[in-house]
Amino acid sequence: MKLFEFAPTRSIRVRWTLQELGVDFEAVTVNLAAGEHRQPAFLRVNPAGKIPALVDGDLVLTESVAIVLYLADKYPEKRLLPAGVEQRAQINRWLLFTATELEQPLWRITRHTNLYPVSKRLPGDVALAREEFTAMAGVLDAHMDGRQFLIGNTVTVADFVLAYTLDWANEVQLLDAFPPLQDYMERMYARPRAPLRIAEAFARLRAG
Ligand SMILES: N[C@@H](CCC(=O)N[C@@H](CS)C(=O)NCC(=O)O)C(=O)O
Repeated sequence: MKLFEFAPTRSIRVRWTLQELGVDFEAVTVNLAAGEHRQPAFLRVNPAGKIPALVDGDLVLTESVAIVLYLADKYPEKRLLPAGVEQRAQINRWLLFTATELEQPLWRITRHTNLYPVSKRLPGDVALAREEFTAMAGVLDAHMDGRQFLIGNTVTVADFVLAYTLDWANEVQLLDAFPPLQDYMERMYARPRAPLRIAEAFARLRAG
């Protein structure tokens, strides 16, 4: 199995899942800062030019959430997904909530503060995205009250996806208003097989 990754990015979700599963994999760094994701060699793997991507035999899979679900389904004995239909529906609900209600405003913030050329950045959208994230984090905060994990009483891949997303929010000072979510995220990253936090992954890149 090959994971195409770049350390401080959404590929963290997949690395986390692979590490928790204890599966052997080959890590292939696609250096986004050097533009390697736009080179023909990588575009043959993912024509969208985005990471992560997973290659498992003949299967080439992109989209971080699809990849973690595939991995959890491939190794059911590791129980990173619940078996029941209702619990699975709740997992899907919270994965979609994480991607569309939490990650989407974070992505807009990152694009309009760092990624787009200065002439294309919209400071007004950053302010709106911060408000939208905060409203939805409030919904999550209420759901997490009294819970150790996002769904049920054991860890699932949805926790890895969410914890990474909350670390991203933490990077842009959006978790300060939600100490319980901060605690949950730190608890998840304290797991023995957790990956690097985003800040540490960036620090290692800078250090070479
Ligand atoms: N929805 C995709 C998003 C993938 C994505 O945007 N990855 C970023 C890194 S976190 C990327 O490769 N960006 C390169 C670009 O957009 O040019 C997923 O979850 O896998």
